[in-house]
Amino acid sequence: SPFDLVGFQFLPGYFDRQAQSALIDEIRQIVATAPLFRPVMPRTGKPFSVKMSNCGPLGWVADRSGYRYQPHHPDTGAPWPEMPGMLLDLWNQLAPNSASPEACLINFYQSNAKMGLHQDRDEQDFTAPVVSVSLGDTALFRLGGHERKSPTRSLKLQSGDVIVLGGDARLSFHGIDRLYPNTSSLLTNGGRINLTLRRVTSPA
Ligand code: MD3
Ligand code: FE
Repeated sequence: SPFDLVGFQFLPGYFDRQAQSALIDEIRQIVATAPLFRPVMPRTGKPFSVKMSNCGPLGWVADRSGYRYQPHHPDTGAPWPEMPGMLLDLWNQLAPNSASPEACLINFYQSNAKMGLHQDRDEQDFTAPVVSVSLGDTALFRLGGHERKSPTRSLKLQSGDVIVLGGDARLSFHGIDRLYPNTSSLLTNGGRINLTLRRVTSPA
């Protein structure tokens, strides 16, 4: 099954309530400087249901011209805010042999948001893992294999859970099928935040 892929780690309850709340405080400060934007699909311009921001030297963006990483916010033109120390610590714990993370993508899901099955292929370095943190409402996550048609399995991600996608799992298809509204009181207005830490460029 996809969960047996070498390099897939599920760490339920990695962050306790106090750490989750500290992370939310950091995210609030980041989005005050780098406001959430709504990406659109290249060519079609179809809007994502998820809103996004980033911190760290690079940020992932999507517009009519494509998907890419860039050092500036697509609307304000300002550099992305610094990556919080808590996230650098997380990376050092879970990806100790990889060069420092360059991008932390902040995905914000309202109750009806989802993310279709996709691969993360916009990075140059696929040897580093992706580290993901779930905060707020529970989500139904789907993990497949290396081909879109590969069998998939589903897993509920709760607030404080961390997953690590390295090795063979790094290029797996994955997505978020749905949220379970009102399953967490972490976010005052509900919804879910997912943080994904990534190495983008190949270390020299
Ligand atoms: C499996 N985010 O930002 S996180 C994404 O919950 C993304 O917002 C989802 O997919 C979210 O690209 C899923 C879990 C995750 C992240 C990266 C992966 C799973 C992954 C990369 C490879 C395989
Ligand atoms: Fe992804």
